[in-house]
Order: sequence, then C-alpha cells, then structure tokens
Amino acid sequence: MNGIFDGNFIYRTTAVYDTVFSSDLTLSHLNMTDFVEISVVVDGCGIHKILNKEDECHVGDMYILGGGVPHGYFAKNLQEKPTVCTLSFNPAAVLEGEWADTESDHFCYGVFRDKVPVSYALLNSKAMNEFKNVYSKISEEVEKKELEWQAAIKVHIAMLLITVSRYIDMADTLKVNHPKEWITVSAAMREVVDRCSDSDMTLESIASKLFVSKSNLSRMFQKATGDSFVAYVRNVRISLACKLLRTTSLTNEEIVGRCGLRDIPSFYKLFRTYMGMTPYQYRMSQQTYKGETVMSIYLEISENVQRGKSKIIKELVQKAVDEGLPAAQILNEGLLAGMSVIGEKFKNNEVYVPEVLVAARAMDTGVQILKPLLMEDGIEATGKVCIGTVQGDLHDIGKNLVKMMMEGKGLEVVDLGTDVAPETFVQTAIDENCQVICCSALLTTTMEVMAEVVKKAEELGVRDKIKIMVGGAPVTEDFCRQIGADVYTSDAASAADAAAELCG
Ligand code: B12
Repeated sequence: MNGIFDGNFIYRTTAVYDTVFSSDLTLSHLNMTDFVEISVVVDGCGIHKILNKEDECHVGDMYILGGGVPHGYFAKNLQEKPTVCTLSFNPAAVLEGEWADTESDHFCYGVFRDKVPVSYALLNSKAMNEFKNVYSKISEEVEKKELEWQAAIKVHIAMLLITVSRYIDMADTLKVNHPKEWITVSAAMREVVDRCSDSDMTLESIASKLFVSKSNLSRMFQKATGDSFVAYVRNVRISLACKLLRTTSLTNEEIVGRCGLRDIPSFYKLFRTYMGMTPYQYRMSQQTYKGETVMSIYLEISENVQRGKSKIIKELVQKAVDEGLPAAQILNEGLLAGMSVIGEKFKNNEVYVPEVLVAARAMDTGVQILKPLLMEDGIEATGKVCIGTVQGDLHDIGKNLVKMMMEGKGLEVVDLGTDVAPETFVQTAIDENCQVICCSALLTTTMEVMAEVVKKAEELGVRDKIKIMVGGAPVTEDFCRQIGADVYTSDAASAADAAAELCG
C-alpha cells in the first residue's frame, strides 16, 4: 500500500487488497479520529466489510467513513482483487489533495457520530444526484485551489455528510440516531446561504423559522459541522465576498451590502484576519492574464528591483503596460514596493550602498517606461515650480518622482538636482518666476535645511509671493508647520495635486 501523507492533513492511498475475505478477519482500524475517509473502488471487485455488514464492492463504489471506524476491503478470490483509492483528511484542515474520480452509479455511504457509524446504506438515485452535486463542488474547489478553498471545502463536506444522511434508505440502515437533527442543520445551512445579505440574520431568527429552540440549533450545528453557528455564518460571508471580488467588479461598499456585513472597516478587518490580505490584494491576486496572476507580475517586478536587474525590469514593466495594467499600480505595487524592501534591508545592514544604487537604477528603468503613461495628455502648463533635494542630501529618487508627476499635471518644473543650497532655491524661484519651491530631504540631518529655505525667502522679501512645499520620508505635517512652510504631502501624486492647486 502506497500512502502519501501531506503535511498531516491528507492521506492518499491506492491499494490493491488481496486478502481473501473470511468472516473471522479482523478489520483495519485507521485510528485517525478527526479524519474523514472517502474511498472509491477504481478497479476489480471484492468485499467491503464494516462492523458486521458485508457488501460486494465494485468499480465506482464510494465509501465515506469517519476516521477510526473499523472496516476493510477484501478480495473475493485471488483473481479479482479490489483496487481502492482512499483519501483521508481532516475536514477542518484540508490543505492539499486529489480526489479519486468515479463515473459509476454505485454509491454507498456511512454516517458517523462519535466515531461510531450510525448508518450505512446504499443511496437511492435522488440522493445520489444530490450527493454528486456536492461532491463535484468539492472537487471543483480542490481543483481551483483558490484562496478560500479550505473554508469552502469544509462547508461542502458538512453539506455532503448532511445531504447523504437525509436519504437514508431505512431498509439498509443498521441504526440511525436522530436523522432529524441532520435535516434541521442542513435546512439551517441553506437558510444562512439564502439570507447571507441580511446583516440582521441571527441564530434566533433561523431557529424560530425551523421551529427549534436557539440552544438546540446551536448544539446541533456544532455537532454536525464542527463549527459554531457564528463561525459558519462568517465562513459563508467570507466565501461570498471572495467570490464577488473574484468574479465581479463590485465596489467594496456593494460587496459589504451583498454579504450582510456591517461596514467597510469591519469588512476589512474580517477579511484581513481570515484571508491574511486586504480585499484589494485578494482581487489583484485573482485577476489573471496569460496564466499569471496580476499579483505575481507585481511581485516579480518588486523582486527584480531588489536584485537590481534593470534589463528584466524593462521587460517586465513593458509587459505589464502591454497587458493594460494601470501605470500607477505598476509603480506603487511593483517598483516602489521593491524599493521599500531594499530600504528596510539597508536600514538593518543587510544590504549596502552598492546594492541600493543598483536597485535604484533598476527602478528608474521602469519609471522611464511608465513616465509617458503617468503624464496626463493634452494639459497646458498651468504654473511653474522649482524642485531640488536640499543641501547635504543626495537622495533624488523621490524628488524625481515628484517632478515627473508635476510635469504630468502640466506644471513647468525647474529641476535643481541634489545638494541644493537654500539661496539657490529662492534665487531660482525669483529669476525663473516660479510660484512654488519644492524641497525634498531624506536625511533627518538635512531636513533642517528646509527651515533655512523658508528664512531665505523671508530675507529676500518674497515669502508672501512664493509658496514652499516640503517632503521626503522623514518630513511630517508637524515639521512643515513648525518651520513655517506651506504644504507637506507624503507622496508624489498628492504633491503634484497640491502644487497644481497652489499655482492655480
Ligand atoms: C536609495 C537610498 C540611498 C541611495 C540614494 C540614491 C538616489 N539616487 O537617490 C544611496 C545609496 C546613494 C544612499 C546614500 C545614503 N543614505 Co540612503 N537611502 C536610500 C533608501 C533605501 C531609499 C530612499 C528612496 O529613494 N525611497 C523611495 C522614494 C520614492 O521615496 P521618498 O524619497 O520618500 O519620496 C516619496 C515621498 O517622500 C514624497 N516626496 C519626496 N520628496 C518630496 C518633496 C516634496 C516637496 C513633496 C511634497 C513630497 C516629496 O514623494 C515620493 C514619492 O512618493 C532610504 C531608505 C528608505 N526606506 O527611505 C535610505 C535612507 C534615506 N538613507 C539613509 C542614509 C543614512 C544614507 C547615507 C548617509 C548612508 C551612508 N552611510 O553613506 C547616504 C547619504 C548620502 C547623502 N549625503 O545623501 C537613511 C537616512 C536615515 C536618517 N534618518 O537620516 C535611510 C532612511 C536608510 C536608513 N534607514 O538607514 N541612500
């Protein structure tokens, strides 16, 4: 018997059973208490024995059992050995797996409570169809392996077990305890799915619709699904939100409404907690083109910026542009994301100046491709600004981005470069008739130069005519106010908006 045990969650086996059945054989005991086992006879035929019941099993017969239930497969004779594919898994923690396929019409099932089979029977055709429906949904989820698939499978498996138990053929049943409980829970599950958009849905309202008490329904729910009612509702809502993010272009607000969630902040919190990412990141990760996810191309860009691979960046950014991805997103999610990882590593002394420089160069290669796209076409120059990195500071990546975005807004920009003295800023503004001076600083030690620019403008008597904007990673709104500058913004796009407004 060859079994694959995948990360403690899935046990897959394909086994040929060649022990000829004799009634005194001891049955195998899986002893995996939390596990569900689904087996399909894929070749040959033989005997399946569970407790005292013996059945002939043929190709296509399927058995669902709770883990730890003693049962076994046996050959009837050595010419005809049954080959059985088995999948054992913890429904709460399915991670990997394949599902054995069957075309046949023969289905058997077992329903278990506290590891003891309470029923075991053949399915009638109506039940079989329902069973197949649920089963194919599970297979679909396994195949797609989209991010919420484990939660979805868990729900489907609960549905599957409940579905089969609703069609117990009494003639073949060994013993059935409370089949009504299963029917109630199954009805409650459908009710939850149907009323998913209703944010006022409560256990109480569903219990009263099904004529059971709240506490009874809660207990039954826990027993049948292994989850509380609240957790089940949450899973259904997250599942639906994922589907809508994946398959529609609905806004977050609309999704919140359709999934019966309270408001956008709670949607974000819930999504982040259970999906480990924001709804936006999820949507991005699910959009595909040419077999790749959008997220993966951004990640690739980011990684290649970090590795300083200018040539690859050129190709990747061009590819992203050709595929119609928004330029601003390529910049933020790809190029700048990569640069910020490098920044963190630089800070922790994991990389040094040369690596940072090649990363900056790679990023710039990408920025040059995006530049025409970030510019707004057909805009007349509406004002003039001068920009530079302050004295003592050689960082110019941010400054260059700000310049580019400002030009994109139709502003004329005089670029003073890096290491710019206060008087150069002010004198240039006077000589060139600039309405705004933009100072960039990346070092805490050079931020102070910005205060000198403000003072210089006062000294030269132009402070009331020329606006002063400040920015760069260490600069803050407070600092801006403290030194008497006019505007601070944290990123290039809003810097361009603000400058256009000041000039206008
Ligand atoms: C790239 C980089 C370098 C490159 C610069 C290459 C270049 N051509 O610019 C090199 C390797 C040369 C370098 C050198 C140094 N660096 Co350096 N560097 C960085 C790094 C990794 C990234 C900076 C960057 O470009 N970010 C990306 C851009 C897009 O962001 P940004 O500049 O903030 O710009 C955005 C906004 O702030 C805003 N903005 C920018 N300017 C303006 C202006 C206005 C008016 C407005 C409104 C908005 C605005 O818009 C931009 C786009 O959104 C940072 C780490 C970091 N995480 O920031 C360290 C960092 C800035 N460097 C640092 C240091 C210490 C140095 C060195 C002293 C190292 C050394 N030991 O030699 C030297 C200093 C050299 C000098 N005299 O300037 C420190 C600064 C620490 C501090 N608190 O002062 C940092 C923070 C790293 C760290 N944590 O240790 N560095």
